[in-house]
Amino acid sequence: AGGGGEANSASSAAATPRRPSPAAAAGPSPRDTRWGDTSSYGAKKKNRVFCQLPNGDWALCTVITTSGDESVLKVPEGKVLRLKTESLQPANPEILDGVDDLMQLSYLSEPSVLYNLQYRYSQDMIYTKAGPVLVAVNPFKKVALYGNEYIKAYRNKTMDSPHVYAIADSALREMKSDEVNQSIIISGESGAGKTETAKIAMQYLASLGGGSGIEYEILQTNPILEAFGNAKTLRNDNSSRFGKLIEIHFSTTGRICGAMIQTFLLEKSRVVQCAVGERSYHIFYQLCAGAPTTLREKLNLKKVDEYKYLKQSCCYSIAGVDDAEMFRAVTEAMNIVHISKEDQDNVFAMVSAVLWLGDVSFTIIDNENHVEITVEEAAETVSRLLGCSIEDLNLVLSKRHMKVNNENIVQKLTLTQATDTRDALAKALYASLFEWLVEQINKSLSVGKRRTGRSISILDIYGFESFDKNSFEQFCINYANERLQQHFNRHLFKLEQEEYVEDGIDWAKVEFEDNQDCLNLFEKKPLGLLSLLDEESTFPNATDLTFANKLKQHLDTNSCFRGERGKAFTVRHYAGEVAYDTSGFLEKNRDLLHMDSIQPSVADSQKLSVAMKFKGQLFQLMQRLESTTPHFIRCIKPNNLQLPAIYGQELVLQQLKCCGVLEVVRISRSGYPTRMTHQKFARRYGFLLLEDVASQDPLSVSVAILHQFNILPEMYQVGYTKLFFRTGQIGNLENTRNRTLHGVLRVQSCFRGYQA
Ligand code: AD9
Ligand code: MG
Repeated sequence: AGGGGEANSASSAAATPRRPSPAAAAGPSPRDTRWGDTSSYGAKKKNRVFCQLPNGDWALCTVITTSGDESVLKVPEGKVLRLKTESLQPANPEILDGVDDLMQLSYLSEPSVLYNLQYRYSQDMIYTKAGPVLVAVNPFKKVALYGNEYIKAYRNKTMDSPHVYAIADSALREMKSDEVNQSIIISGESGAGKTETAKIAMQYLASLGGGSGIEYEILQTNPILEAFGNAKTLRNDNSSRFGKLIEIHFSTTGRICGAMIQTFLLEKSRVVQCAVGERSYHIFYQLCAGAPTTLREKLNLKKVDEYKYLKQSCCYSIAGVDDAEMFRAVTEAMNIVHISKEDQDNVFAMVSAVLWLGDVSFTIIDNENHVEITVEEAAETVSRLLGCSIEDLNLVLSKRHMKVNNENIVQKLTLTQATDTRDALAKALYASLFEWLVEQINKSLSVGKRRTGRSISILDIYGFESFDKNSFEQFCINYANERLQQHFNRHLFKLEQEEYVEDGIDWAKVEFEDNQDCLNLFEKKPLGLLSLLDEESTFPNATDLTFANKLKQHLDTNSCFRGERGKAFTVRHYAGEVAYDTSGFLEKNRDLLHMDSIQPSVADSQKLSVAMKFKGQLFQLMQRLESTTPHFIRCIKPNNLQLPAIYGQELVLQQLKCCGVLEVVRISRSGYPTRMTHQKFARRYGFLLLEDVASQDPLSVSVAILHQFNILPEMYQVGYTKLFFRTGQIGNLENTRNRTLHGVLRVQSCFRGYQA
């Protein structure tokens, strides 16, 4: 951590050429000591205040009169209200309206922050800095902020208002200057704009070019992964149902030389069932709508509303999306990442096989409900597409093969068991297909020998989820979010403050919500949620209820855990409480474990439960992120309707609160974001001194510089090894240094000219 914050915040007062940022007029931010002050409106002289309207929203209004403990206020739209004076919150002066870094606000109260973001949002300024974090409010419409002109402007630094491009640019610069790998960590709720933001960052990095079209290949991985891993949900028409980390590698000359994609926990259950109004994965609909006639006949494709798997949610299309057109885009993208025509046909054969599997039915053959596969179009098509006989398919779907005391035993399945097995096969096929695609993409983008060790990783992982009914998927997703939140906390609160303390500077600690307890609840052995889940998953007779009871028995004393009636339990996450229903937990965690009839060798290597595999992946991810300099982007969803120009204050506030954005601003404001060792500082600015200090130690030189440049005592602190500066301070020194160097260079070149 260090210098990076300075560059951003020092420049944040500059304006966009297109939409002048109000911050430009504000100049250096006034340092009001009442930062973070949420005390009520007291000073009667000011008449701009925030009051809370009956609907709970905060409105900026003016005080007309104050008498006794009541004030008469003019609220927007000209209405007049009488309210208790103590319920009012002070508003910032007009000159601070819409500042592009929340750090510049004198009052950092909730209404001020909400108002500032809303003010900018209404003018399509969707990006705002919150100290080191970029906040992106989803516009739900096209905004004219992207494309080559903007990319150039950010590259040349002629534009520096907050933007994803600016983040990508500083990641690049820091990668080069510090020779440290970087990461851009994007978080936010479903539909908040993470995937779009990740693509915008990729676009910026790709614009650097790489030669041989590698940068174009990297961009083309998006349509493929979205087709196979995204779906329409009630929250987002293009919801990612997997997590993704893309590591983009650069050569020493700063050009892209390859990339590697890692995906996390694809939501497999969607293949066989999804909620009314949602869709399964896009590719199913795209294939049915867009396959050319020959392919259509070869795969025996039907219309989407004729497949059982797709029929159950009564939703086949997405407003404004042409699935046939998308199909062409996906095949084109597959061409670009070098997936051969033959492989593409095989991929689509698997997609069709999965759809037809849903239509495979069974015939009951005895009075114990045992079944055989019904030989008809569905079974015939599936076996043809998978390249197996109908007998083989029957063997796999209607019987279970087990080894007991070294003897092979075949057990007949009942209708329910066979149907479950069929669905498990569909899910497994689809998940393997997805993994295979990622593997092919990685081969095509492979860095190979060109690897330089320098990279920028972009993480787009599902945000925190809390629904009416939360199952195993939410359990894993929210666990991942706890880990990421800890990473965020560590970098923005803990490490930052530890550095102050270590270097012995005067520092009043800022408290933040630590989520270690919740992580312990998940990870502790042997009595944590994950280990108890795994233990229960290995008992053949365990049920979701016995699992729930086990949790209650062992975890009820944990402050982040609460047992609920029946099969439910509640976890107190950093972002709020979530009630989980254990129905299906064990089954989903065991996953393929009893599918060993299909391919014993595969099953043997997959004995790891889903939760354990996920935990392993997550640890690996965190390890990788730990070795990078992180850049955080928090996406905010301003409404649940996916509509432009609607800004729901409560919804926005809840998202700001749960991810700790306000605390980050508080720390950054009261903190010293720029730091430099005494040596470096003395070396960099010592030559500007008027007196001769050649014989002095770095600390004395540093102090002399501070004095000569009249840097106010409250603007810096001198630590044991480093100097710490408040935002904007180094900027002035740098300007003087540049001017001086420039002058020296001019004199030198004049001198050379004279000599010549
Ligand atoms: V989920 O957790 O995968 O369900 P995301 O990824 O956070 O979710 P996504 O990026 O898919 O959300 O954004 C949702 C929709 O918001 C997009 O499909 C766009 O229609 C819209 N969006 C998001 N960001 C922008 C933007 N910068 N400009 C225009 C945007 N539209
Ligand atoms: Mg997404």
